[in-house]
Formats: sequence, structure tokens, C-alpha cells
Amino acid sequence: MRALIVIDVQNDFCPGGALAVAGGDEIVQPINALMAEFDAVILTQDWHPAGHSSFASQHPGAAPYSLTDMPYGPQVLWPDHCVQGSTGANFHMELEADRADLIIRKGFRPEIDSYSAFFENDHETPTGLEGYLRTRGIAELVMVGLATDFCVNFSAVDAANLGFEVSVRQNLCRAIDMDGSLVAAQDGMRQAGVTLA
Ligand code: VGL
Ligand code: ZN
Repeated sequence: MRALIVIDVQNDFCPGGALAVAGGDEIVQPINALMAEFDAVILTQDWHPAGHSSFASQHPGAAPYSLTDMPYGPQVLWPDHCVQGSTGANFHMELEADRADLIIRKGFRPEIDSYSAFFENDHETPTGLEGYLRTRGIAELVMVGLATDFCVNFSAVDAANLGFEVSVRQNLCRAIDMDGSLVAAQDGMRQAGVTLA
């Protein structure tokens, strides 16, 4: 069984959004077109409470896109984004979200960020997605979405480490690409055994 995992195709990651990824909206229609080829379609949704600890606004004097140390490790501080219930947190209007079997939300704990669809940024708190996939007999994952170098990357590496067969369709992803983060992510994904298609 094979699942399409669509990572964070939300308004805030598209042009005009709070954490816009260049070309983020270009991937929506081709992702819709791909959905029919899979046994399961799963969407992830970045879903932060207002005042989330990953927001630069919660760290006096810190600039957006700067790094800080959290108890669980280094953390990029982001502009406020994907606040629960906001328009920015909604899926892109043209994404066929009704076709999803499962929508998995992440980043809802105020004190910890979650890039990956499998584990929060402490790399140990599970989201439950692994259990869902295994109990449905899904072993093969194709990942697309936003952003290549953050949430797609962390999700793909975790999935590969958990033993899933993972490929990332890079033409259906777009990157934030700060300070070489895209190349680093590509190297890390390859090393973890992810197929970069
Ligand atoms: C993401 C930064 C913060 C992502 C989510 O979806 O890649 N990036 N939250
Ligand atoms: Zn986020």
C-alpha cells in the first residue's frame, strides 16, 4: 500500500502568506492530479496556538529567521504563522483537501515546534502518524509540499528511519532555502535513504 503525504500546503506558506515560500502555490494543481494514483492521501497541517514558542514575536529582541536554543535543541524563530483557526492556517483554497483520508495536525503544543509529520522537534514525541500508517498496511510513502528544507525534509528523514520506503517529488515541493538549508536537507535526506525524485 502506498500513500501520498502532502505536507503543509497552507495559505501562510504560499505567496501572500505570513511565511511565504516562493512558488508555493504552483504545486497545488499537480498535487491534486497525483492524488488518484494512491491508496491513501494524507495531509499535514501546521497548527500553532497564538503565541507559540517558535514565533520570534515571543522572544524579545529576536529577529524572524534567527536561531535560538530551546530545551530540545536549536530552533529557528519564525514570523507568526498558521495560527489555529486563522485563514493562514487553512489549506490553499484549490487543494482538494476533501480527498484526504487523514489530516494530521502538528505544532499544537505551545512549548515545542514540530516540523516532522512523525515526531515533534525533540525527535521523540510522536504525532501518531506511524501507527496510522502501519495499521493500514502502508509501507511506501511519496512526499510533496512545503517546505522542502524544513517540514518535508524532517518528515522524510523520520519516515526513512522508521523503515518506510520514502521518495520526495522535488518538483512538487518548494523550499525556504535560508543559508544553504536546501542543499543540507537534500544531503540529509539522501543519507537517510530517501529517494529524491
Ligand atoms: C514549516 C517553518 C515553520 C514548514 C512550518 O512547513 O516547512 N516551516 N513551520
Ligand atoms: Zn510552523
